[in-house]
Amino acid sequence: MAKFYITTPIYYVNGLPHIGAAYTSIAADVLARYHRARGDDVHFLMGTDENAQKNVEAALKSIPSPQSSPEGVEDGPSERRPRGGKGEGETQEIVQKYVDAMAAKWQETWDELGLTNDDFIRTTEPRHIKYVEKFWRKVEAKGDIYKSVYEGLYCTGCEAYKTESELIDGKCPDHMRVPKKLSEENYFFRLSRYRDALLKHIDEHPEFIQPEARRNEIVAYIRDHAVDFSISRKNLEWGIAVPGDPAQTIYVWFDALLNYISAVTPSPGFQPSSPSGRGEGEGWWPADLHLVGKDIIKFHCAYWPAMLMSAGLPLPRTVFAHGFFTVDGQKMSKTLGNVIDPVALARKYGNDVLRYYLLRDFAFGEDGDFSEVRLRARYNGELANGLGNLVARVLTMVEKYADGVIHNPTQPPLILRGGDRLVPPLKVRGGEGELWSQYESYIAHYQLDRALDTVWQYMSELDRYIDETQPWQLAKSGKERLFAVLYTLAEGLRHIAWMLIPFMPETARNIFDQLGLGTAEVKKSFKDAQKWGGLKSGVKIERGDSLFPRLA
Ligand code: ME8
Repeated sequence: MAKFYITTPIYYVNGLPHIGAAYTSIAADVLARYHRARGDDVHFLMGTDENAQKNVEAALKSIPSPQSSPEGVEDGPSERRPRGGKGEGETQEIVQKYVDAMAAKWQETWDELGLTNDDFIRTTEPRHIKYVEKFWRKVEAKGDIYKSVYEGLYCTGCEAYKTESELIDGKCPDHMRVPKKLSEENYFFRLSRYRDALLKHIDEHPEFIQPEARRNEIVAYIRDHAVDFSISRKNLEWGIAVPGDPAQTIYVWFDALLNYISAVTPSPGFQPSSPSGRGEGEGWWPADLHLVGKDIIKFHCAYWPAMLMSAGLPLPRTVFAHGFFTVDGQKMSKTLGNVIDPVALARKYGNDVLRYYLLRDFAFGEDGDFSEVRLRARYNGELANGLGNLVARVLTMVEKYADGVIHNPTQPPLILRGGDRLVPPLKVRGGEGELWSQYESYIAHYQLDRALDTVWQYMSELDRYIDETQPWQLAKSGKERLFAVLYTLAEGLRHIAWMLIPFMPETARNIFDQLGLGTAEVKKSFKDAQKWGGLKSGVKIERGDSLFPRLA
């Protein structure tokens, strides 16, 4: 059984989940569900990045005084921070409470959106802190950590140093704030030592950084700019202490990236689920896919692999960076007040509709623009008039012309002539051929929008098949041809539902139910489900309510 270990970024908890984080997470959920349907052994990890200074700022800002509870944040469970995590004083208590409550909110959000992550890692958990310490020591022993004075401009928004040339009017263009001038003695990681090895790895593994445009960006960055970077900060009240030097705190990105391994590595009191093997990464590592936004590829495709090389660990197979979207043409920001709440949208339209819109409207990997107007247009055009209408149309005919019973004709499907076009049943059947291989190939290349497009094209073919074969005419002259056509259509719907399992799981189940298949169908393996002929003769359909009532 193939293993598939997939991760999303662990998000900062300085705000509530927004549509950007939902986009990455939903896409990861689609891939996790797809691999599960194929029968792969899947581990899907999500989590929260809690040791960042921006979380501290948000925590302190959220309370009028240290005595009262953070605004909008209920009292969450406040575990004691383990040794190594800094956290004795008043600030730490406030921040701990804040991150506890916010992490719970992020988790609730993903649950409400129906995401199927197998684990959720918080970087304030002992299992993570222990692993970070162990990793630091390994890299230190390798001679890749040294102390030096650093002077630079630090943007807390990015949690990274900026060069003068990256600023616009002296401000970080992503966060519109003036970075802080810092000058302090820090620990550095010897990234420069791995420059050649990184370029070689990227060159020899074209699948490592996708899509290609991002790979070119990273190659240029590594070639021209990859210098040693600071991996600690001095005198911070929050974060993981440098082993052996508690005055220094480990740089939040160095700590955060390690979540991908800490979550699957056993430590005292923590035993992760495992497909096989024991030890570091517990058989899941290396990750098969880190799904991230394009804003954080430098960290994932330069810093991270170099850190792994230093520790002598294998690199992830693929980092895929998707694009960024604006909202109605504008950058999403709290100041503009256009931050979209994914939960509100999902409650209004349904989880599956949100998933469909996000994955269909943007070419996966490229930038896009989010618009509720377009969401509604796609809903009416492609879900209500498209999918919903096709399912209702086919099932109504099965009820009307076949007493609601599926008949699987024994002879091979008929070649039917409709209008002036010959309809090749094999194409309409799609079953073993072109349709599935196209769909799977798009998913294998992370072209999720195209995979959906393939399904919708098939729906149009089925619609045309109805128009051309005219079952209402066939019903007047004997049952044989009629049943063959109805079977082709209903079996076509079964294939559509299977292809929708990763993307629109509730809708897929609904279609199975309406076809009279129920839960037995989803227990099949993807491979068996792809064979033509899964619908058995004699099955009674159970036509239900319209899948997607039109929006006014
Ligand atoms: O960077 N469009 O966390 P973060 C698309 N903690 N995706 C978007 C988006 C947008 N407008 N806005 C955000 C961090 N995203 C670190 C990660 S991982 C070891 C540490 C998504 O909360 C996208 O996936 O700032 C992006 O990479 C991520 O949110 C950044 O989340």
